[in-house]
Amino acid sequence: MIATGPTVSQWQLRAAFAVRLSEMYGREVPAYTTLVDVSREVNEDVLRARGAGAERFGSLARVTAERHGAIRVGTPRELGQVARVFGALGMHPVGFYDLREAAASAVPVVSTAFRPVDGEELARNPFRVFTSLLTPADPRFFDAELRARLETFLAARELFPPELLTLADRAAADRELPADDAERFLELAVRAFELSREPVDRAWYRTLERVSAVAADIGGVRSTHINHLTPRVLDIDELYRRMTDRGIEMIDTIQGPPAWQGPDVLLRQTSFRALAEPRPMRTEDGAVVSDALRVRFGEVEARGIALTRAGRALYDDLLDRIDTQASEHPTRARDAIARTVWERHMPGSEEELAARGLAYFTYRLADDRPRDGGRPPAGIGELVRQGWLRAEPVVYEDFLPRSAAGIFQSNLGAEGTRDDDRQGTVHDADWLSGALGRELLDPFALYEQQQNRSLAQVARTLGLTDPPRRLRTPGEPR
Ligand code: OOG
Ligand code: NI
Repeated sequence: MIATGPTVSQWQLRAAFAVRLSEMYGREVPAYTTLVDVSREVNEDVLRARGAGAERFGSLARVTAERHGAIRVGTPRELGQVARVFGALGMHPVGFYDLREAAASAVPVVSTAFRPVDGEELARNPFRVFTSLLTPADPRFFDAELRARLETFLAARELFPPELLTLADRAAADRELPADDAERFLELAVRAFELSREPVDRAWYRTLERVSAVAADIGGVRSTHINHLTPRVLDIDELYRRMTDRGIEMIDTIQGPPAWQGPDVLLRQTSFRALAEPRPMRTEDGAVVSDALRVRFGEVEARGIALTRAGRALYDDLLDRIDTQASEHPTRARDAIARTVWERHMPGSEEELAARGLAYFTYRLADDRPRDGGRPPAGIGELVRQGWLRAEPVVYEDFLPRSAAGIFQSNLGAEGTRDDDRQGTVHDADWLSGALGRELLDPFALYEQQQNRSLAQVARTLGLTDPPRRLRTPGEPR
């Protein structure tokens, strides 16, 4: 195709979409603007206090622009359309989260996250959207009659206008759009995620709400909306204090790993409940009245190193230990228990995480490496220790099912109901991939690729036949 005017590339579309969504959400949920302001202040203060080291997990420019959003849809068809819209922005479905299992209350959804996948694209703009799909077929939540009504209701609505989907397919195929098409695409895409002013059928909404507030939020209305937009912060404990000082009531925990002296791993998140927002509702006799719904909230996060499968198994095991100890000592603060568990079992340095194969790093040759003609030592660990290689942590770009369930739960008005005597319907990663109509990418494979590519590059430069490997530590199981 011959471009005749200025064009907008996929990453520019993605960055512009994130900015416009942020402007829209700020207009609709003013506390979000406070959150963004406080995050920016905290990030600047951290950079001032810690210097360049503060940018080890991403430049201030990336971190300041960084957002994730969350949306929820009702049917595989809708999910397939979401994949087309985000595909236009160079975002692909990564990971599978079953929140039906992760949450104690009724959260009848399975989820994935759309995000850029390669390092360069992530550095340009890492915008990601946690996307959940309702599971009306799961009899633990919905009986046959409610399921049928829900599916009929969902089949009749249209979340994305055909014009938007056509533009999205063009952007995905050409990896860019002409400037005026880009403008139209952005306008339609942002509009699709605004909160609708259309009156809500009150009886229907309340019927679903008795089963699950999440089901009502998804299937009780004829549109979708972004339900939170999350900035990234370099010191989430400090942010928590400053938000509380400003009188914004946060949930009572920071989800994920505890605050401690060692390396930050994975993801820490916290949130505040949004206020009830006025919404027009249609009553049974057809009158439209003003009511209120509490469906949107604010969240903030801090990101650390991506863990390997082994690292993740350790993380999950430590969470279990914390749970056990917390239930045995109900008077002890969970935070204190968590910190003690971490200090005892989590490696206290990036070097140790790397040596034990628990986290991902990219490696590059040091500019000031030994050049006296000596042969490089074997093994990544020695190469780093002897100054040949520099290791940089790979940032965790994904989500955590337990934290996500905690965020869902802390923002629900009511628990809803679930009948655990019934057998849940199998909705696994393969099923979700089928619903998406595209491959669901494995986050571990993506991180590993990033690490391996950097090692292959090192091998090429040093003229080695094989990329350097991690040598097993003594006593490590094979
Ligand atoms: C998504 C909740 C999950 C996160 O950051 O873990 C999430 C939702 O509320 O729809 O966004
Ligand atoms: Ni979130």
